[in-house]
This record gives sequence, structure tokens and C-alpha cells, in this order.
Amino acid sequence: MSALSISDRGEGRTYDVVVVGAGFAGMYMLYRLRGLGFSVRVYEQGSGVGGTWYWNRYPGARCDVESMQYSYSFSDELQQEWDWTERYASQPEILRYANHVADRFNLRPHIQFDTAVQACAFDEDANSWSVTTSDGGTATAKFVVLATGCLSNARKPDIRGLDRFKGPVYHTGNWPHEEVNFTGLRVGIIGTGSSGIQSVPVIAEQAKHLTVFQRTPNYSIPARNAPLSGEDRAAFRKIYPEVRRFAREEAKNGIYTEVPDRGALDDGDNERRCKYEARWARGGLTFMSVYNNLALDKGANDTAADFVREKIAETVEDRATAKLLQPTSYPIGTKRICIDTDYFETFNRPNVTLVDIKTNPIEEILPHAVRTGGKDYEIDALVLATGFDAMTGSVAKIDIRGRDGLTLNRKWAEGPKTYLGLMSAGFPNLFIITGPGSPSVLSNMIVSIEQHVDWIADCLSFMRDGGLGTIEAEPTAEEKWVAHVNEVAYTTLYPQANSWYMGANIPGKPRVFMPYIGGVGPYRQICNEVAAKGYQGFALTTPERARAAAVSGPRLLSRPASARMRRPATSPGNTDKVRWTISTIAPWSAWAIASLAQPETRRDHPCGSSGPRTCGPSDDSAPYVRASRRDSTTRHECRSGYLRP
Ligand code: NA7
Repeated sequence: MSALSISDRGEGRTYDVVVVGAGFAGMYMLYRLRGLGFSVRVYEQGSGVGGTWYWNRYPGARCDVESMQYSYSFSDELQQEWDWTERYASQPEILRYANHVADRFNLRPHIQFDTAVQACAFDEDANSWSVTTSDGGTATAKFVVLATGCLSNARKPDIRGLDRFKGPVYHTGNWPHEEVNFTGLRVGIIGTGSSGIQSVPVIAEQAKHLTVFQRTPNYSIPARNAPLSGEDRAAFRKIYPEVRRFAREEAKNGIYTEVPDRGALDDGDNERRCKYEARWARGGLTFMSVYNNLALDKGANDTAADFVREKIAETVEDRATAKLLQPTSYPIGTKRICIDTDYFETFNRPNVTLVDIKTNPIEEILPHAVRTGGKDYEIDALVLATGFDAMTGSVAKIDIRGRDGLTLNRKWAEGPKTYLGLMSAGFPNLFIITGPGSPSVLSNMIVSIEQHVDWIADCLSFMRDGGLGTIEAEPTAEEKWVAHVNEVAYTTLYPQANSWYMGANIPGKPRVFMPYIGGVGPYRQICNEVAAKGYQGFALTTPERARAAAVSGPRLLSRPASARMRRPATSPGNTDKVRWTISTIAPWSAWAIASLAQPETRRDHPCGSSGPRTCGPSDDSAPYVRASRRDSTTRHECRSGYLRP
């Protein structure tokens, strides 16, 4: 525990750290920093915790990662005591869990609800941030952590006449807290992404008639949701250590599942079909990990896409409707694959109509109808399932000014630029959790959140122990990282889709592939290596004025008398401005790209060893919670977590 002065403890709105957002990222950040003795203030614009799960209350809202895995791992007591009731948790259950975490770890006293952060300005003299909030106040903090979420800025489409619609208009990403009842109403829904696909079957059961306005059809796999029994939970809890280790270190997407050992074209037609059928029957996101090259090879991808299109045709009775629902314009998985409960079946109901607004875009919205293709579809209520300004939208809403008054929005005008997705050059002491340039939305978010939070917490401890004033991404390191993120993305099929990963859902937003596709395991190792090398690629400062301010003012972290700085051997020493240049990012590229390829090919590991990677848990016939068998006789663990004989 550091010897913080009274004012460092948060009086007078002066804090060590301001955290923006009390979703899963903000809550865990708060927990870690409080544990380390930092004074922290979290500002949350909602009236409660939960972030995206606080706002996304639409009918049928459910996580697409299984509940036993979409949960914090930092506390074994928490993961042992919380009883998830279904394979995939519903939004209300996830929100209950978030509230439980807030209470269990006594987080609420440090969170100011109903308060949006409007602006953050870096004061170069004081080396601190001035944070302006919607309650008219200003707080000062040495560090700011943006835990603003990737899918939290709901996007209302710019459709002519929308404001003239006479009935209620709901957005799935900003759903009312009171119950919405569609009984007896003619409802229209625009958007068939994950939110639309989850809500359509539920709304169709209530509404008199549901008209689904579809621009682009989506690939969707049955969720096969089911209650979790006490036995299921107990079985999973027993293997939690391995599940969590695998999700962090080995999985591409932070999800415990089989590691495929072959490509789709390595199997004959019958064998391949059997495997796809087995995954379809099992349900869920792991459909895409049946083969190891579905995201890399168009021919391989086509086999999976064809299979799903066939399933749609088998399910939907009306041939024209089935054809409209079959995605053809992008490879499967290159937009986040959806998982559903009876989505395609819903189009067999007599009270559901599918309208193609790709061929005939919506002309306008009238007071009681949607006009498209020269026809008016009468509706009483309208649901916008039109998605988010993803990954950058919530950050862009805050007026963030770094060195020399540079705004983050100006700097990111041609696309977000970060080093490791964690920081952006010119914005010292400003961290982003699961920011663009990190695996974030391509992964189990909680795995990525915990990794970023732990890295940031360690970094702030390092700075406090060393009496450092600022940490800032080096422009060169940032450039190389941005290039690397791009390079890896373009070895895959992902950029072929007009997805929100690319910013393509927002007119005028630059088309840049935003998340890092190299996998959570390799990414974690890169981040760890950067830290181990004294925060390589970051500039760390111990300016004289910071020392002076530390004596006279409360805004800087005091340095514990006993603390000894853990400087790396390569450090030039405790100079006024300490910089380590980035020199070893390039080898990561080859390695990260290789890690996307077939696991059985020999390749170099970052530890210098090489060898084929054996599979992780594999047993297609076992229930998913028990799929933990692995061949322990043929593996050797190197530092990277890769396995070799
Ligand atoms: P998505 O996946 O971005 O889906 C939005 C949907 O809305 C998609 O079908 C869009 O069609 C459609 N859309 C957006 N704007 C318009 C306009 N102007 N006119 C017609 N249709 C429009 O958002 P979700 O909320 O469903 O899911 C986001 C993520 O949350 C999801 O990936 C999961 O990770 C959880 P388009 O495809 O752009 O043609």
C-alpha cells in the first residue's frame, strides 16, 4: 500500500485515476486499483453498473459466449459461488451478476452514476488530466482509463421521415427500462444483426404482425440454449483452472474449445458434412472452429457457408423468403457470426413478413408506415436493431485533448491509431480498455478485459514505484503496431465484409479493420514482453517539474519510501526523460501471422523453440462442459503457451 496523502484519496475531486464507465471493464479496473491503494473515481452515465448489459435490454438479449466462460476469473470464490442458470445467460441474469459483483466487492462507493464524462484535457505542466463531467464538475487525475465499451454507442440510422413516425421507436442498444408490450401491435424491425436476430423470434410471439426489414442477411447458428444443472456447473467448476488458462493463453478468441488440427479441404465431403452437422447440433460460436482455415481460405470458408445456406433452405418453408435469408455477399464469420433461438423458424409464422431493403432501400418512414419498393408497410411500433458506432464511437463522444491541444478525434480522423490498443501517442497517461488495435470484440470480452486491466494495473504500480510522471505511446511503436494490426487482418478473409469491425456500418467512417486478429494468446504475450522490457515502445518520463509538483501539490502519486523502481537492465537509468525505442515488433508480425495458420505446421515460437502444436481439449461427443480431455503425454509447454512434443 502506498503512502498516499489525504488529497490523493479523492477529496476535492482529485484522484489518482479516473475511470470512465462502470461496465465489466470499469468495475474490474476499479477493483484492481483500489486493491493497489490508488484513489479512483468511476463516472458512469447510466444509473447502474453493467455497461452494454445495462443498456441492451431488448427482448431476447443474451450473450453469445457461454455463461460459465463469460464471467470474471479474477476471484475463484466468485466463480465458484455464482450459479449461472442457462448455457447462455440472458441480459437480466448478466445484469444481476454485474450488480452482485459491485456489491460483493464494495465498488459502488467509488462510482458516480448518472454522470457522463464530457471532456478530458491533459495539463502538460501538471502532468495530469482535467476531467469535465455532465454534473458541471471537474475532476483532476493523473491517469484516465477509458472503460467505455466497444458496443455502447447505439446508432440511430439517418432515414428520411424517422422523426415523423407517430408510434414508439425503440433502439435495441438503448432499450427502455420499463416493460415494452407489443401485444396486438403491428411492429416493424430494421436490422438483422445479432440484436435483430435475437429479438425477432421473441417479438413475433407477442406482436400481431412483425415486418422484418433486412438489408444484409446474416449467418446464424442455433444457440441450443438449455438450463444448466447443478451437475453441469460442478463439472465445469472442477476444470475452471484449465478453462481459464486455455482461454487466456491458447485460445484465439478467449473461449475454451477444441483447437482444430486440419483445414476444411483436408476432409472429404462426407466427413466434412458430418463435422458441420455435429457442430450445428451442438450449437454456438464454436461452429467456426471446426476447421482451422475457415477465416483464411475462401475455398474452405465456402464449404461452411454452403452448409449454413442449406440449413436455412431446409428450415424456411417459403423458397423466396429462404433465398433472401441466405447470406452470399461475404464469407461466413467475417461479420460476427450470430447465434439464435428459432430465428429462421420464425419466418414460417403467418404473422411474420421479410422485406428486402437491399434491392429496394427504405424510401422514407411515414407517420404510420415504412415505405419501400413503392409499397407502404403499416406499423404501430418501430424497432431499430441498427447496431453501434462500434469500438471508437463512445470514445469519440468525449472531447479528449492531449499534448498541444491535439484532439483524439482529429488524430483518429482517418482511423484509430493506438499502440497495442492500449494507448495513443500524444495522449499521456490515458489508457483504453479493449481499444481498437487489441483483440477485444474478436474475443470473449471478459478475457480481454481482464488482461488489459491487469496490464494497466501493473503499469500504474510500476510507475508509482518508480516515481514516474507519464507514460505515453511512442509514435514509431504506434505506427508499427497499426501496420502490424493491418497486416495480420489482411492475411484473413475478414476485410472482405462490410462489417462494423471495418467501421463500414457508419457512413463516412474510415474503413480500417479495428480489432487485432492475431489471437488473445499471442497478443497477451506481446503485451507481457513489452512490459518485461521496461514498457518497450512507451516513453516514460520523470520530469523535474513532476518531482517538484509531487512535493508541493497533491495531484501526483506519492512514491512510497520503501519502493524500489523495477527498472529493466536495458534502462538508460533514472534520467529526466527515459525512452526505450521499439526495435522488436517486426518479428511479432511473422509469428502472429504464422499463429493464424495451421497449428500442425512447424514454426518458430517466441521463446526460440519450434514444433507442432498439439490440440487442446477435444472430444466431439462429450457434453460441452466436460470437453476437457487432452493428450498430456505428448506436450511440452514453452513460454508462449504453445505445445510441442
Ligand atoms: P449490427 O451487427 O451492426 O447489425 C445492425 C443491423 O442493422 C444490420 O443488419 C444492418 O444492415 C442494419 N442497418 C444498419 N443501418 C441500417 C440502415 N440505415 N438501414 C437498414 N438497415 C440498417 O448490430 P447488432 O446490434 O445487431 O449487433 C452488434 C453486436 O452486438 C454483435 O455483432 C454482437 O457482437 C453483439 P447491414 O448489415 O449494415 O446491411
